[in-house]
Amino acid sequence: MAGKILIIGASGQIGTELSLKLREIHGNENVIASDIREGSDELMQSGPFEVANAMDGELIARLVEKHNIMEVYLMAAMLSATAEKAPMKAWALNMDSLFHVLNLALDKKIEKVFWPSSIAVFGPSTPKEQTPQTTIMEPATVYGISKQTGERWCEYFHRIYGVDVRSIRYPGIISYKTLPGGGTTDYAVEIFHEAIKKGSYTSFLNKDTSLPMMFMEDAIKATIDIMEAPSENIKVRSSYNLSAMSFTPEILAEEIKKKIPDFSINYKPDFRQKIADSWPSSIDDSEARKDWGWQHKFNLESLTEEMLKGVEAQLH
Ligand code: AKB
Repeated sequence: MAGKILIIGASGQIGTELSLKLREIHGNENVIASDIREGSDELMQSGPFEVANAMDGELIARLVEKHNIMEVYLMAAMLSATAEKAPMKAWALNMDSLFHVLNLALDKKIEKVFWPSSIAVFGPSTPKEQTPQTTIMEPATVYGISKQTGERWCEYFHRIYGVDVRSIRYPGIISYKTLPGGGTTDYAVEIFHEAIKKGSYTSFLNKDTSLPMMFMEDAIKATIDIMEAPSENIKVRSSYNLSAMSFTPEILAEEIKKKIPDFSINYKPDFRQKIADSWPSSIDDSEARKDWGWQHKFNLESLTEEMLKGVEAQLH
């Protein structure tokens, strides 16, 4: 390939699997993983890794030059629950890192940027069911405010400067290779680990809290699909709604019980309940499907099967 790929935030939940998949597609040497901390053995051993703070713009610029980087995936962020506890730190990380990368594209040092947004851009005044692509957005969390602001800047850099930046509003992402950290949707990952280890789980969200969710394999496919689509197909330059399924903790627990009949769940909502209550229950992603052919593969049943298999295999 003409230039290489840099993943910032490669040791995180999505960054890890995205880096591994991109290495499979483009060759290990062509995908530079970077993060403030080292990642899984698989990530560290499969290709180049650079320790880098996403907020250090000069270092990121040096890495881009050193490795002849053409595309950047900026996966570093402070997620919803953690950001509520450290608002200014979250704002600094989520915004500074984005500006560093957008400005590299503006200066023509890189050609293409992927930056993840989230269902957190929506708020309590947004229509909850089948939330449209364009609608009322009054996010009620620090993380949501940073993602909505980021979306506006992405759209601005594209419209005013022609920067090729592409983005998806991720729902809760469910995976077993790397644990998520600091999110409100994390219960839907923890539940599988606890179901296998202990046979029971205490959910920090109420049983009837419906949230949009997606299996990691689908999230990675969407990320790579949007980056590979011809530029003219990407009509939304803020961020695309993206959806696969929605479920509540109770519905997920029922699905797990089909495989682990003795599994039990109880509910002890904490501060994350309020965050979840401000988010949509389901998402209308018809524009992503129309513009760049998005299709999901995993539903609740296949996701549950894959998660139980994956977590079980890790324990042996
Ligand atoms: C979170 O819960 O904060 C994230 C998200 C939905 O962006 N998983």
